[in-house]
Amino acid sequence: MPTLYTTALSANGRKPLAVIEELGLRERFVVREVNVYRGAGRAPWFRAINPAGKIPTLVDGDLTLVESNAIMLYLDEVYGDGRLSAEEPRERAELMRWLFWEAAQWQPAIARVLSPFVAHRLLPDAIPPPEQPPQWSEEGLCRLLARLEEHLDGRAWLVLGRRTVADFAVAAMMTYFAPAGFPAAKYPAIERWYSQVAELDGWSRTAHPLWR
Ligand SMILES: N[C@@H](CCC(=O)N[C@@H](CS)C(=O)NCC(=O)O)C(=O)O
Repeated sequence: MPTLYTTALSANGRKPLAVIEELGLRERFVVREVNVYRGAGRAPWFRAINPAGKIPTLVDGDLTLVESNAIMLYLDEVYGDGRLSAEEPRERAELMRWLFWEAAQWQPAIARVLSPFVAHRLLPDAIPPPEQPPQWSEEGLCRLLARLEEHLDGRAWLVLGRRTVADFAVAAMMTYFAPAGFPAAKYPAIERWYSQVAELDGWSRTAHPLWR
């Protein structure tokens, strides 16, 4: 059976789990918990599968695939008939644009602001609490939040007018938002869209208690 090595503790790790749940494919996959935050990524058995020691990693026959956004697309195209992605070139381009935006801009900006908070919550015994709460007013993050707010105003979903892997990609880092005190009232369109994502099977079934 195809095997996904991951942990729902991680935003990137949650993405392919969400697609598997959303497509109702859970019984067709082996999911192995690899808690990279507690050193499981360095275990020789896992390094033999992915020498970089990172999750998520999908093994499907002779294919070993890394990168969460690539794994989501693969799962949807191979196992989900493309329901959460797009085949038509313009639609596909629109979708890809958000996947690249997420990886190149959104995720790094959030990581800059939330990393100390997330690291402490993951390893409270080893990593001291941050000296200050997450700075939601940080310039780079604010710019991206404003951009996303504007885009989502009047749109039900991020792209193509339906749920896609792009919703899961952009929602992933928002896993940490509620416990980190995200000022949701300032961003009503983001909040409405995220609440809708949160109701999907893919999101509700993959929520880790640490981030509730
Ligand atoms: N861009 C990659 C990031 C993968 C990544 O860095 N995963 C982290 C968890 S979010 C990890 O495995 N870290 C363990 C390590 O670097 O040793 C993706 O989207 O899959």
